Amino acid sequence: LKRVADDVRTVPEEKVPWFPRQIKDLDRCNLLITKFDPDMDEEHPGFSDPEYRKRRAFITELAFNYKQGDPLPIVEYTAEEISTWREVYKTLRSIYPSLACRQFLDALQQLERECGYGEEKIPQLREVSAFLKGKTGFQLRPVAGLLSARDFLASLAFRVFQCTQYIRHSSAPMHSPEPDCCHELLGHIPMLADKEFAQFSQEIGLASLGASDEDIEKLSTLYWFTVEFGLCKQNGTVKAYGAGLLSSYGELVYALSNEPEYKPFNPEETAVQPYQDQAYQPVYFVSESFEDAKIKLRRYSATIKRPFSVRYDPYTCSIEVLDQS
Ligand code: NLE
Ligand code: FE2
Repeated sequence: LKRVADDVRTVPEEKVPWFPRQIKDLDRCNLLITKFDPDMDEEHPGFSDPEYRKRRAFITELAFNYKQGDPLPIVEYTAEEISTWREVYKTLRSIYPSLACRQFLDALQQLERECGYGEEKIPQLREVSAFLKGKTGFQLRPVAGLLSARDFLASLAFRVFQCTQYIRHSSAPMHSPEPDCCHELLGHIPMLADKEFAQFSQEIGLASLGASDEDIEKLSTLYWFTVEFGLCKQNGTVKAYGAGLLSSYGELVYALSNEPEYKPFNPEETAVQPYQDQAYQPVYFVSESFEDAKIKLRRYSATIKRPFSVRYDPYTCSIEVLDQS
């Protein structure tokens, strides 16, 4: 046994973690983090609501059965779910004009005009995915809950965004520690309709393929403080572009209240900042502009060291691996 181990050590073989090569392989990128799940987490507002948990189990099942290329499942939302959505939409919509970045506002207006966004109904992923495909080539796939960082980031390399389809509990509409359809539809979708943002999201995804656990941790921390909780200056004032802010009335107001700490966005520093995933962030990173965040993050992603490089081939929806040894 010892000899085998020694042999392995003398022939240092590059161990690259598995990653999807074809869009079909995303069916295997489904490792869930269950810490905020209403069946597991006693703090979850749905933990003691059996009806809610039953509903979640039903919608979760749709995601588990989904295979790449299937039509996106349609969920018939109940009156209670729609009323939660209405409350979230109404309260957030009223503060977006003063707190959200311009790119977000422009896309949201277009979604309202062309994709049925509004208080009255919860948009279906199928319709939204078709809209996004025409704007930036991004498409959606249903996911059962919070995904592991590696699997989540990998899907971005294919311009696939993994979306939850259930809604938060009606007793806590203004903030949820886990993603839900309010978070995806209001936080992420408008930003993914922006060409530059889509491009840069895909680049983070490409940088993550086959990366070490340490680099995945850094990339997902960067993702957290930009795509999820990023702030940027625009015409001299600070605005939100992070999806976790744009889907939470409570945190959006808090983040721009001058109460938390603000630091200038700098990928090297941001990548190692400890973060908070249960409640509001104690610190937010502010970039000079929306463009500045994209450029800096892109530059950082390109520094992730791997013994190979990757390129996405949009004709075959697959990853080309170019050996560099
Ligand atoms: N806190 C966000 C919200 O309430 O919509 C969700 C964040 C998911 C990472
Ligand atoms: Fe998110």
